[in-house]
Amino acid sequence: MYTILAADDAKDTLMLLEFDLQAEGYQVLKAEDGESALAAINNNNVDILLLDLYMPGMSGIETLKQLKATPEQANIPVIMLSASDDEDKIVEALELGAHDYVTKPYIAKVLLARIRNAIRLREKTLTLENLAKTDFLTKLNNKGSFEQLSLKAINQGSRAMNNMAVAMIDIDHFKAVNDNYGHEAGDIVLKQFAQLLAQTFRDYDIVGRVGGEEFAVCMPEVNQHDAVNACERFRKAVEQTPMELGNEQIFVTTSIGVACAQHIEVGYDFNQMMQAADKFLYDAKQLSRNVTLS
Ligand code: GH3
Ligand code: MG
Ligand code: MG
Ligand code: MG
Repeated sequence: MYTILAADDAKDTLMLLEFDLQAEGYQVLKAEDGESALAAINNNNVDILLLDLYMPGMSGIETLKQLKATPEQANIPVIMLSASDDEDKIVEALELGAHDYVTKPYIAKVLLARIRNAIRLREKTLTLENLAKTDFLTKLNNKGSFEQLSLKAINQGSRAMNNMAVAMIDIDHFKAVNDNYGHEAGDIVLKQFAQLLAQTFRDYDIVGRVGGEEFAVCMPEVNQHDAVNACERFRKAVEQTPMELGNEQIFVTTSIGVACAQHIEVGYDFNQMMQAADKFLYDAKQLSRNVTLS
């Protein structure tokens, strides 16, 4: 179901919109000024914004500007609604990135057709955004998305996070899998390894593929002891889980480096933590492989 946010200072317009949109099966949220519209977008999954041009306090134009300046929200299609057909206003709104402009009183049939258009754009955008964040082979977060989500976890809470851990995970002697069974078999192993990884860690841990046969897990609110335990559980699961290659089963092992930090503040340098984990991974490879070091 699609969620449409209607922002208008005129209560009768809001009620009319709610009636017409709900009749089409949309979920409708209402806001009476720009500030509440932006707050509603922060707190809900809004697909389309219907935005009145003139409202007391923050105007529709100002609301539009702020929305477009917020990267995660800039792709929500905005349809401006206004009693004014001032050409300069229409041009200004479209140049600021509004998807469409509809004059009030609106014709329901026409507005609904314009909304369906905006929803098609929304769907395409979401599909592309998803593709850009996902590793094609394993369907895990790709490197960019892994780092972005980890940074978001760091910068989200207003107060400091007590602990955070990052694990860098690399399959041992993976080149030999490709050499002995072929590149396609190698791909199958990567997929099964990724599945095991996603299953083993908690839902709110961030899991990604950050290199060819290299994976990473960001664990918010986890101390060193628990992080190492979780990684060891995964390392042993890998050791014991046969990878299914059609008519053959093979076993692989993995080396893991874990770095932890305490009292993570907004703006913490996540890269530094990744590098520390990488260093432990390097040591794990030097030591023996099939081991977790922190
Ligand atoms: P180590 O234990 O030191 O990590 O040895 P390794 O063989 O795993 O490491 P190395 O870096 O020498 O080789 C990594 C191999 O992973 C080489 C590369 O061809 C393979 N690889 C990287 N990406 C993919 C992929 O997407 N599919 C397949 N099948 N192989 C890949
Ligand atoms: Mg108004
Ligand atoms: Mg390797
Ligand atoms: Mg490697």
